[in-house]
Amino acid sequence: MGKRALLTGITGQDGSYLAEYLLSLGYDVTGLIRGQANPRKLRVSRLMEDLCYVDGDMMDQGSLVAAIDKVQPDEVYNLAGISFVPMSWDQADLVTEVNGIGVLRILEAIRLVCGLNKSRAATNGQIRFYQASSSEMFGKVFQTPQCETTIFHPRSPYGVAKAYGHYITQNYRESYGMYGVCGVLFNHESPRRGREFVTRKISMAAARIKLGLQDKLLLGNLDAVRDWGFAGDYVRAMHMMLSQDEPSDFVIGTERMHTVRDAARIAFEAAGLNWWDYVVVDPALVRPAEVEVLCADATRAHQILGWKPTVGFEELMAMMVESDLAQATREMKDSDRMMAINW
Ligand code: NDP
Ligand code: GDR
Repeated sequence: MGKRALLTGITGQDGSYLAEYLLSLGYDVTGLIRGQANPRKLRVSRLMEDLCYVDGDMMDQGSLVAAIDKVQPDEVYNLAGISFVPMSWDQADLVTEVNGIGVLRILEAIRLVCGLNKSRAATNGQIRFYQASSSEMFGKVFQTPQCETTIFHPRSPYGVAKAYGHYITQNYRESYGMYGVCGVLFNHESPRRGREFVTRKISMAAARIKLGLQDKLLLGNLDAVRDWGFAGDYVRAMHMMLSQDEPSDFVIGTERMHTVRDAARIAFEAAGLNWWDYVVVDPALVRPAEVEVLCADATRAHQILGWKPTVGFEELMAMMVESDLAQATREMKDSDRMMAINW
């Protein structure tokens, strides 16, 4: 029988890639779905027919206990989160509940379902736990590049909540002997990235401007530096972390730095356009406290996990623009068809 994995955040970017990857390895994969008739469930079930689902919400302790009890997983990947950093200034309480206390709730659920003390035993039904930590915890960085021992200085309520989730996972490992690991992942993108994030906002704008559907692209801080990789590469690292004999935390990134300006230049070039003809800086999009520079030192992941990224930044942006050109073209055809019907 294959191993059983329970994924929170199955309807998100990482959940969809990780589910595909684990299914390809022969796992039984169950995704936690929240809400009533969640519209994003349809999107993920179209991608993968073999997925199972269980109801639950990171805000609801009982639902997490019930989900783990029902699925009896070997591995839990906690990818659920409110992942858009600017939202954390507007709804700090909610983001703290989901991204911070939510981690405590799922750890408690695992501990209860395992039997309070059994979580110590490496055999006998121990459930392995992966926590989606973030490079946002480094925030106002003390050193560049950032590695597993770099001090945290989060700059947003999102980063603060993620730091809580990180420390509570470490604490449950140390207090109860739980197999819990934190992947400190740097930004990772794909054609499935949410439209609110800067790379996808840029790739969509390049495609839509190329097709005459949009005139301008409003951006905030063009000088922000990030280490952007491909989500498909990063979900392999999550599984590698949970496959180690001893639980420990890893930084995952490409070790390459690019500015938002670079991202715009590369994407617009991929569409055959000059970015400076279309990009307009909107001060309203500049954050109250910015994370200026992030770049991973992923030496430990290379040496211990044998993990390496396979997709470079130029290739990633080109892949996203190509996908958005195809999608925008489909949307144009659909709207032409609708016009014809309406006439
Ligand atoms: P997405 O925003 O694409 O997905 C977030 C997922 O969390 C969705 O499935 C969403 O479900 C779910 N979710 C939100 N609130 C709740 C809740 N209350 N209960 C249950 N599920 C909930 O994020 P990504 O896939 O990009 O990221 C996955 C995780 O990794 C997140 O925790 C993010 O913070 C973290 N991370 C991401 C990085 C990145 O660059 N992508 C880097 C480092 C960390 P629904 O469809 O119901 O809204
Ligand atoms: P980030 O990703 O905040 O790093 O969090 P995002 O793509 O939102 O921003 C990256 C950088 O681009 C600058 N920026 C803009 N950002 C957005 N979204 N929109 C704009 O118009 C814009 N203009 C400039 C931002 O100021 C920022 O510096 C992502 C999320 O996936 C988190 O969940 C995750 O934890 C971190 O990556 C690692």
